[in-house]
Amino acid sequence: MTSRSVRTVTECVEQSEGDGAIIKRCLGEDVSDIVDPFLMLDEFVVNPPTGFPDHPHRGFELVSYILQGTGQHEDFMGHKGKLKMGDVQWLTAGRGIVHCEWSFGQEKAHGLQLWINLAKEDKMQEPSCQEILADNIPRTSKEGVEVKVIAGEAFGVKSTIRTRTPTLYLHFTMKEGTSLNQPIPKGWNTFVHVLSGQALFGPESKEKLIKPTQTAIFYAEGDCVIVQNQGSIPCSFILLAGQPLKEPVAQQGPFVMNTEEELHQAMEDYKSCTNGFERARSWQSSFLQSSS
Ligand code: FJE
Ligand code: FE
Repeated sequence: MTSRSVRTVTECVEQSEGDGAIIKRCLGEDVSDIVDPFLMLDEFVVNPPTGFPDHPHRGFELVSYILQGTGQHEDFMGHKGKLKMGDVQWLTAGRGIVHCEWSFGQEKAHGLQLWINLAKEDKMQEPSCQEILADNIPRTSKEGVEVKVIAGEAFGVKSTIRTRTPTLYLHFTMKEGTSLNQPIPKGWNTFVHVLSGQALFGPESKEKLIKPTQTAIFYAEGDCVIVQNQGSIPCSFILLAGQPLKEPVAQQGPFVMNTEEELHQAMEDYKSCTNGFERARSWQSSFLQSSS
């Protein structure tokens, strides 16, 4: 097996988004070519009573993973609920969703939101949502390395999430002094984002030390990722891999299509509440209703 090497290390950029929320953008449009099919990774911190008021999405999937605290969400399909620590919401926006994401209770909510692009033929499908509660996320450990399998398979354990764009989403926690060799499907793009501790990523003599707030994107050549935790505390990180779509991307904020024309159509459809946005005409989240 040949190990993949780190190609680029990015530092998160902190910015304010939505209504008082703070996000650290870990992956943005500048690197979307080398992380295709991934569009964005944000580490968010939402302090009560803030969040992201009613807004649309079209053409991609959004994966929210709560690391700490509780988040609330509500969408125009009538789907509404709370996400607690360790829970995952896998939302396929498809032709259109309008939703609201905000804090719950007194405690700040901290988590990750990943945007995964959809293939041309999947962009206009009906929106759908999969949720797995923390206790139901398959997990296992081997030689001091724990893995939670959010999507795909690791250490012989499979996730129940149905991905449209083939994706591997793993959350590893490596004890001090442990190492890991994770196979990555041929040709898939892959990156890691460290949450706590630190670890060495890549083949011997070419390994790079990655720390919290950093994201390491790997070269597409090779069939595994090698990790070593030589630090004095455990290292927690997420590893993503996805089959590249190799399709043109036309993006404007929450709309991600293939052409400028489709992009204008998406904005027009949202404005006029048509072509999948019909329900936006009469819907407002209870969050906005209670604050107006
Ligand atoms: C969005 C700006 C935004 N990262 N992480 C522009 F902030 C958003 C948006 C989010 C978001 C929401 C959560 Cl809960 C967590 C996030 C960006 O809602 F959609 C656009 N277009
Ligand atoms: Fe959203």
